Amino acid sequence: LTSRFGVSQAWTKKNLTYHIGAITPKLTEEQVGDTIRNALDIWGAAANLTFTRVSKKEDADIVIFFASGAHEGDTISFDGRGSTLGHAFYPPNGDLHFDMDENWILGKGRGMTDLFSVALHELGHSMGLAHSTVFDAVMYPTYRIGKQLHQDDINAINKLY
Ligand code: TQI
Ligand code: CA
Ligand code: ZN
Ligand code: ZN
Repeated sequence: LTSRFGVSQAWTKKNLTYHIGAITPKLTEEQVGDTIRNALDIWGAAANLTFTRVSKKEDADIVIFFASGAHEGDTISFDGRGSTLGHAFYPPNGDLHFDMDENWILGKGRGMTDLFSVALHELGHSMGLAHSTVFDAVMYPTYRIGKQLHQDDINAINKLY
């Protein structure tokens, strides 16, 4: 798939590093760190990938941060509350940005956005996955809370790694 996020491809290594920069004030460092870790481990378990958190962004394959509007790293601005929740780039970039202007939460809440659901989908893009046409797949382009990896997601990631 070709898009402004690049061309879908795979990492050429199975041990990846990630860095978490600025985060939303609505969650704690620990909540964000644990959520990203959990989402990474789900993809990692499906495809035998490992992830190591690093403190310097220069050392990271995948740089993750929250930002509002125009931000460093790309020319795709966020759009305030609603609409775009985050975006991630295919390998060999892999970076993942969340829109700081969303009402981030863990789980369900009125007008709130579940970080885990968005992170799991976006990290699929960071691993090289494009959108799926299977409704229940994590990579199907509809935000829903509580999605789990579908056989379609597992097949897609195992095709790459
Ligand atoms: N962000 C879009 C997305 O992740 C950005 C995007 C569009 C994209 N096309 C892409 C990224 C192709 C990589 C490759 O799909 S979003 C969902 C959805 C978004 C969307 O903020 O609209 C989720 C974020 F579509 F699945 F609901 C999280 Cl889960
Ligand atoms: Ca937004
Ligand atoms: Zn960005
Ligand atoms: Zn997507």
